[in-house]
Amino acid sequence: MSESTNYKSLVTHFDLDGVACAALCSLFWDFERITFAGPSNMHRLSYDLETVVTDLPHPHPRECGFWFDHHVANIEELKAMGVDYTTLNGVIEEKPSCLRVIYDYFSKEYELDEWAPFVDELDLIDGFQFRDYDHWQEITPAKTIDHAIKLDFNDNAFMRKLVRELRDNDYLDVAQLPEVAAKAEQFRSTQAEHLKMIEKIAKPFEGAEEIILLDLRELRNPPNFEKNLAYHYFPQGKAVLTIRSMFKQGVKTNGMSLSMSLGFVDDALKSKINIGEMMRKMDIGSGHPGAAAGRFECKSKDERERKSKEVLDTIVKMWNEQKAS
Ligand SMILES: [Mn+2]
Repeated sequence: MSESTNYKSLVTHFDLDGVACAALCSLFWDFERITFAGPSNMHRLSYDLETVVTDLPHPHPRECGFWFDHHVANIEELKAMGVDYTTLNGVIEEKPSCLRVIYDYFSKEYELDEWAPFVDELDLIDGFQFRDYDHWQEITPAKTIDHAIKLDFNDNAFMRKLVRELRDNDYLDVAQLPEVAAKAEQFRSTQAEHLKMIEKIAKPFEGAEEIILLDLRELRNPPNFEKNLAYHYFPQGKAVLTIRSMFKQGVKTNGMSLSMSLGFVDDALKSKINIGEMMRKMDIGSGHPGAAAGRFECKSKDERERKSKEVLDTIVKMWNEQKAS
């Protein structure tokens, strides 16, 4: 095992799974520096063979010391770059959470039973294994920590503090820390505001009523929000699609962005639908089977209207085709 190696820094995802991975790794490695990033900006970070990367794609060609991941789609990307991932120092496995990958790895040699309930909750949250909207909305200790992080995923000081707390204490106690509880509460009141906005715009997509369309094109600088909140009003929906204008320095441009994800669906539908493929076929973006995003630039308002309609119509068509496949 590699824990004898002296890794000096850790780069991890700025979400609950990423923070939890950092906490568990910190039991075995004494990091001087922990950095939080997302898949889109991690390529700009500097790191070396003394760095551990968790819950993020391994950004070839730069090397890191050790790598834990559970996004197997990253294997395909590495293959496409001509990299044999089996030669990389790390573990990538198809598991609901990256914490699960790390837990299984260290459990071979260490007694980590105390971590088991937290790892189970992480699988549920990061693997999005909720039965339905109410199950997703149910407030649990792990979700309280998740909400506290989501309030501001740029709050690195808070996330570093959480890493130490989760390393040294039971997550049930961490969830009750006043700062964590207060941030989670604040996040939930923001969600309540988002629900009000969603109620006004959400509607079943004509031609594919199982898709809930959130058309934000006419809104001025709409906030980012969790799309799944739309199931509050349409519990029978299977997917949520948002379309919004892109803004530059607060000014609306002719650029459009879309994002779409599957909701609480059964395995049968999950195995048929591939939203990432829809985006790639239209050549406007990419993503996973269950969630993907796209964007396109237009030269005029006319073109923007035309192209938006074309893209939306194509999504309806592809959805119905995939569903029937
Ligand atoms: Mn993850």
